[in-house]
Amino acid sequence: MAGAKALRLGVAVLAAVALAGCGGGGKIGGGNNSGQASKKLVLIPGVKAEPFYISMRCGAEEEAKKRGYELTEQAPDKFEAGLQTPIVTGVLATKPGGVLIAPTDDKAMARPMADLKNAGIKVVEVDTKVTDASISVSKISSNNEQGGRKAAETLAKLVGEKGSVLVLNTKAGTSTTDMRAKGFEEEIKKYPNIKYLGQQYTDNEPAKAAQIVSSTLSANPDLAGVFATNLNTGEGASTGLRNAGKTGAVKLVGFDASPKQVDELRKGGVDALIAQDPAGIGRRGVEQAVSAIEGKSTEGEIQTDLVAITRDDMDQQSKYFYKTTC
Ligand code: T6T
Repeated sequence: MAGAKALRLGVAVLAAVALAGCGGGGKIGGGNNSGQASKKLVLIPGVKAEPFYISMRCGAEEEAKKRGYELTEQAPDKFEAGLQTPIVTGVLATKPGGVLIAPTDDKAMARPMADLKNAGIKVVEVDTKVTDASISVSKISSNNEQGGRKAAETLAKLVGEKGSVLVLNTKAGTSTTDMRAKGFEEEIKKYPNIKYLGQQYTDNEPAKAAQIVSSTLSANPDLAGVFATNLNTGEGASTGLRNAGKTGAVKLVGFDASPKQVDELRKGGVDALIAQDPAGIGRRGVEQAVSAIEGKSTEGEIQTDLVAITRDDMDQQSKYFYKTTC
């Protein structure tokens, strides 16, 4: 019993030093004592090498550096809970102070994330979230439902408030794109001359999005517009319309602003983009994780910027264009 108490005391002292050392950004001592570990943050995005999550990492790294914390990233090859779960389990073993995670499924990721929390690791949800709200100390994302409403409003104007429209979703259980589809569905009801064809899932694969667009076109010759709920579906939808020779004729509103989507907007392959602020999500995520680690209060929910970008105003909105490198 005496040894353990000494350790905890030891830890308390170390933590105090760690806190004191925050501004200086220096590491504390060499060895792997718990004080050291608490200054390590791990970012687990939804998928690797994707401009939205790369931009998020850039913001998170910048903020971590500013606060003297070390941030590393571990990402799954695909947006899949089966690939993200072993990463979480591996990170658990390294006992970082905090984890910023974009859960790839709102149910399946709750268990591995709860294990992090139960090990004393501060969990912050960035972008997506799980339905169990008790695990993370803070949830940071765009107001995705409002983003979906904005997309419906923008698309309705583009199609002259008539004709059929389709929603391309990613995977059921992705909290963000599900909220975008929900917001769109509620808002499009306000346009009596618009026929809503419902939503179809693309498995977050551009090729599947392109294929759904062409099959929907053959079944619905009066297809007037498409809302693509994220980067991958958007890139696929542009391709699908191009393959069918319908670019510009069928209006497309996408979510996100990857370099490819921005190029499509400039060339007319997409008509409007709802862009997020991934770097801002990353910065606020680190800010909240550090507060939690240092025993300060955190904000339960934080909503970051969302902007609608068109060809006319895109050059004024370039700060919202996503990056492929920091
Ligand atoms: O739209 C973003 C993100 O917000 C969403 O949760 C998943 O897809 C993206 O990463 C874009 O591919």
